[in-house]
Amino acid sequence: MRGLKAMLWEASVLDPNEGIRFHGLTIPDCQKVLPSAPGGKEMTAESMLWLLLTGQVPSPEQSRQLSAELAEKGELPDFVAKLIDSLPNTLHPMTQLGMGVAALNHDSAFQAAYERGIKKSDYWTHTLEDCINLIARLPALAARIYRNVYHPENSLLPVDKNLDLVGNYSNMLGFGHNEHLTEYLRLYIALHGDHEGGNASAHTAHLVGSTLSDPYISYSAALFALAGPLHGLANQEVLRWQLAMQKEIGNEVSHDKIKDYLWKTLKSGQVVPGYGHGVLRNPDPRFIALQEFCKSRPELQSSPIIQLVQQTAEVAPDVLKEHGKTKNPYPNVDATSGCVLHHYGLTEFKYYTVIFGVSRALGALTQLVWARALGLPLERPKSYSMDALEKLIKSS
Ligand code: FCX
Repeated sequence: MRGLKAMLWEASVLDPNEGIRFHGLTIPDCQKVLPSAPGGKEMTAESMLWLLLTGQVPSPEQSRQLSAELAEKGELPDFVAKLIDSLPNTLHPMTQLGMGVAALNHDSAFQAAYERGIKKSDYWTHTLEDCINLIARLPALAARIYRNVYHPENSLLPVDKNLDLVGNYSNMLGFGHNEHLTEYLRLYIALHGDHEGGNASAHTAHLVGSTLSDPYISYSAALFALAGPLHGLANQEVLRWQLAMQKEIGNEVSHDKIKDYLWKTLKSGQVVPGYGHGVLRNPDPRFIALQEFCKSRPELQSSPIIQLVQQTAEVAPDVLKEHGKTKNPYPNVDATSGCVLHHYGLTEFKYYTVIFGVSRALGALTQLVWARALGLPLERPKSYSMDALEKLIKSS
């Protein structure tokens, strides 16, 4: 279905060569015009949310008001906290996130209103309420999963009403003291927010939402699409792969040694994680923006894992071109997103896709609001049996 134009997606458009634009704005445009958090430089998640939902750039005051609203709504209901606490810490964090998000539909305004009986033209208001509530609660849910799985000895901080969404997330993860990581998370979460409609997670939210499932269960389904290694789980896989490369190569890193490791991966029949894309045909501008972040900070420039990621990006495109299969031999965002988290101490790479999941809610959920406002129909493509396909080909 690559290249098949079959969806309406208002918030962002992905050009194969140029990359993503959010309501017409490139990533550098967004970095220039979207408000940052007090004391920070990077655009906030709520300013990206505002842009995606309304097509307008919020003022700093509007962005702050949205932060306050999200913080106000950010605590988890007790039963969801208990549900998450009851899960074994060996259960993958993405499975836990999907379960927690689905359980939050207990309080769905859309579902309650639908049961009461509402007009189709009113669906969107209740969808909007659910989407805002869900985005508000994601940091507390995701931080609880992190605490339970990796640091059960720590107590969880409550939502701080004075912080922005990502400031709170970082704080609840236990990294509130680390302003560098918090700023990186702001950039990461704004950048991963949307990537037009056809990617597997956003498309899943759209498909499930088209049955009038409420936003919680629609987004829960999307998270399980994101959890696949060809999609969001790639950022976990990249780090695992780069660390294995680092172990094998040792301290004497060279382009030749990286090249050998790349060929070893390809010859064993595996994909090189963090490279290739279903749509992009150039280096991903999200990759470039995260690399720029690394270049602007001396402590990141001297980090061995970040240097290895940068050197890999210099070598891999030629190797993939020579290999000859991949349509896009360039790095995607996942090639670099995890190494900065690792450098700043968030080293548990099985958790990385959860951060992606907190972010992708911005785009997938705002588009659900628009789908309900525009009365978009049930998505139901036609399929063929092999027999019917063969007949079709013979007759053409
Ligand atoms: N390493 C090795 N082989 C690759 C490759 C890679 N990085 N990328 C593509 N290929 C192979 C495919 O496996 C396919 O082989 P096949 O003909 O034997 O099935 C062939 O090249 C053609 O694939 P292509 O059309 O280029 O890519 P697709 O649209 O089918 O798939 C993804 C796109 C992203 C899934 C693919 O490039 C891939 O597997 N990359 C590695 C995983 C990854 O980084 N995923 C994250 C993507 C994204 F950024 C995100 O969603 O987060």
